[in-house]
Amino acid sequence: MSLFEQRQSAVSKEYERLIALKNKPILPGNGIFERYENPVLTRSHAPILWRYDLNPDTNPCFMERFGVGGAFNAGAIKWKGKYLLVARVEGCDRKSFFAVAESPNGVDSFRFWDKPLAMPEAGDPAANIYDMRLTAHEDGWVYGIFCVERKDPSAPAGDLSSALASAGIARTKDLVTWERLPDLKSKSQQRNVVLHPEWVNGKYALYTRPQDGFIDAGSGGGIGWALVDDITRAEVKQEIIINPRRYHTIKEVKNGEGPHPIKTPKGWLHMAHGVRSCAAGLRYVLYLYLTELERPERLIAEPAGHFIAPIRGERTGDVPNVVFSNGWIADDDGTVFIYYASSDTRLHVAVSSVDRLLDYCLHTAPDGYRTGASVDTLTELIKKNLAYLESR
Ligand code: M1P
Repeated sequence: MSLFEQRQSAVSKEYERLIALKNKPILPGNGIFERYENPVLTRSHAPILWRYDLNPDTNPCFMERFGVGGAFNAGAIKWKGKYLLVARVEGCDRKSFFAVAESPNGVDSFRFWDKPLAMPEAGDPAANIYDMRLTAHEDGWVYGIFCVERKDPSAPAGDLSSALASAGIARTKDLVTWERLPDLKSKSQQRNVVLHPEWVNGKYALYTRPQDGFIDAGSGGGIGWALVDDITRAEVKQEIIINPRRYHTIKEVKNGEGPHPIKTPKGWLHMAHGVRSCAAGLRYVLYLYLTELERPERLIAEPAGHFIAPIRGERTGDVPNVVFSNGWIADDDGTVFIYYASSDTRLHVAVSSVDRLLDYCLHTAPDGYRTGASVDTLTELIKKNLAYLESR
């Protein structure tokens, strides 16, 4: 057997073993959701077809010719009975692109489609695109809104880092062919822009995240809300902040809407990320909040603190101490598959239900913004528990 044949056989075996790996919930969990043992997507899920030249004449050592560094931050949608992720795949060259991975059950066996998503350009070609939020809108299209990064043309000579973030918009009817629309027009830079799935007063509604710089939210106060007349020429004319950043919380430095909210009998259920700064750098966690059905911009409840924070191996990777989510799927039976990425490297699933997430939102105390208030909340729970235990 030639070296090529030996390596091809070993690499193919390992790849099929990875895809066939069954995933199990980690029990007992916290009752709110269950994490699963294995990541659902990693760089090793990138098909062999993408990574190797399969011709022994031009690749006698069966060497990787296209390096993939990570597969993470995925938009998610249930499509023709399958669980589909539009992942951010990052090459070793630091460029991200989108690719669809499909699973029959939402928790394992995710396999990428043969070809990555060919996203048309709009205006100046992007240096990078990533973090697609998928929305099947009432208008019949499936929209993907994602971050578009371009070099800042006003950066002084020698500054090779300054960039501009804007929201790219594309739509599709089959998740294969995408029509690119003009990028969102906005006074500020924008990232983490998400399309609400229903009309609001006959308009498209966007969750926004105004930011002064490419990294810094600056004067951008948090998660914004803007109504747009025409999605084919989308412009943020008026923007209100509906979920502000706040001192000494998990979203002190910045926050951003995750996937589009899930409609429930008790309101719109939102997942977002919050960022705080510490000696180790920025720490990204996920949190939930609930808003009114008729006025999705009005808050009903927001539990204090994080819903998912990075633990164990999730804490390490390309950008450590990060969990981030831009995709979840609510099944008809109420099961919710939460796809969250860790440390800008890999993608995990946690499973819950609409009922459990509502229970969490409605029965977890909000942030009291001072340590005394947290102790009061805890003392109240202990008192109730002791009284209950004594009454039995
Ligand atoms: O590196 C952590 C995350 O940073 C960005 O999120 P935000 O705009 O809120 O800072 C995004 O680039 C995201 O992709 C990344 O996971």
